[in-house]
Amino acid sequence: MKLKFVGMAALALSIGIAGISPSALAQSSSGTAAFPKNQPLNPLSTHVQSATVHNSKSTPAQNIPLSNRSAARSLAAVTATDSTYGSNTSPDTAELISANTTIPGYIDQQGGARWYYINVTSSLKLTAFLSTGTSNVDYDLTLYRLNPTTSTLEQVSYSAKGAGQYELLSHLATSGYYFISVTSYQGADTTNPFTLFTTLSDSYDQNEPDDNPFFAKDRGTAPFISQQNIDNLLDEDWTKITLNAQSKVNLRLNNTSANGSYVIQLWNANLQNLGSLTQNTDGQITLPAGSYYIQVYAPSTFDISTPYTLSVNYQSAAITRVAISEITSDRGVQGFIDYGYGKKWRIGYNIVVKGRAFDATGNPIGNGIVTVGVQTRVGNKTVVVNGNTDSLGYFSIPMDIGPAAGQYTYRGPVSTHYFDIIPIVFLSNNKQLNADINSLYHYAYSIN
Ligand SMILES: [Ca+2]
Ligand SMILES: [Ca+2]
Ligand SMILES: [Ca+2]
Repeated sequence: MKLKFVGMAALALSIGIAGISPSALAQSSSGTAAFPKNQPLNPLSTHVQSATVHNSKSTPAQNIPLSNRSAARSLAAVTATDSTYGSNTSPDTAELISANTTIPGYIDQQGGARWYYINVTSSLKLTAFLSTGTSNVDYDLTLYRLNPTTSTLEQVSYSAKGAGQYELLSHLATSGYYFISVTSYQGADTTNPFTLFTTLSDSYDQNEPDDNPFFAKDRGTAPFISQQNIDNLLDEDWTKITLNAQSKVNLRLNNTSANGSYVIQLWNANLQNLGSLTQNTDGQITLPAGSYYIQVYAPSTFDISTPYTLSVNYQSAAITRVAISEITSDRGVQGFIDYGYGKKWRIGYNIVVKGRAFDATGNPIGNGIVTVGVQTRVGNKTVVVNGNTDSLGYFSIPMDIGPAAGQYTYRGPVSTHYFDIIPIVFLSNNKQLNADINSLYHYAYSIN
């Protein structure tokens, strides 16, 4: 308990010294241009091999008791030369920083850490950016909010990419103290300093915080159109997409701003770059099943007042086959039965054709179109209905085919059924598909 008292007193003292208003600094845009984002622009590939997802790093600790110095030490794992480059190697010795100020620092051994904290005085979006200085170290960035009631640091965001990559995180902060750790996952460098930079935004889009793949907006398998903005030069907007089957992905980033210019970068689940796409151009890439990340960012200029529009949709491989799981019907008829001409689905007037669509190699095809055609005996009426497959290739297509003539009979134990045998065909993109059924019992009536 004594340690806790000392830690909080020291913290209060530090806070008292710095009387800078973060909201004033939030209006400034100075300094960010000093941090070039080391992302080479490669054209979007046309076809990508599937990638094995490696185990990612474990996420940072959720809670750290601020006053527990021994726990903080083991987290940082620093035992020597703390004072050579400053003493802020634990949460209790965190250094107070201001937004929009470049903070250089060193980590002197693998596993080491540097701690900082910042006072946020109103509800603002807090962005923290870490440039590692050299490419042969892997430093990570974590943001904690101080819970003043429990003196606990509660993790609210992190960024943990691989060696040589910058780290970026954001958080919709409420007023309070936020602690930032720079930790060495691999390597250390006492020659080239890392640089930490924070900024505060009072206006931002509805998908924030989404500044890195770990906090990407997850769009699942559905196509989408997203309108967002870049609210500071460091802002990045990340979206996660998932493909259940190999698909062509259509990408477009529309931006009408004369002042801001944006770029898409596409990444696989291992954060390997698959290429980039400049704004206002159409991109298409064939991707294997898996999850991917779309990153929108501003290489040099941004315009907070003009939103951009990101459109993503999918074009599947050709459907060649359908498997019918069930046809449901009105008029109290149902079932896959045999009226003496082989087993067929027995149907009435209003039916729902359910099944799944596949490509030539047997992969289910999501977001595809299946057309069902039926020809009845009454007036030789042809009924054709289009339906869509869901992300897993399943479809459920309602059809109103009307009455049957009753050209065939089936003498059952208590009644005689009158029905037609009518063809059913399946098509996609005007090509007939292989199907496990080709005709139906179209029920007319029965007589006891
Ligand atoms: Ca890293
Ligand atoms: Ca944004
Ligand atoms: Ca963002």
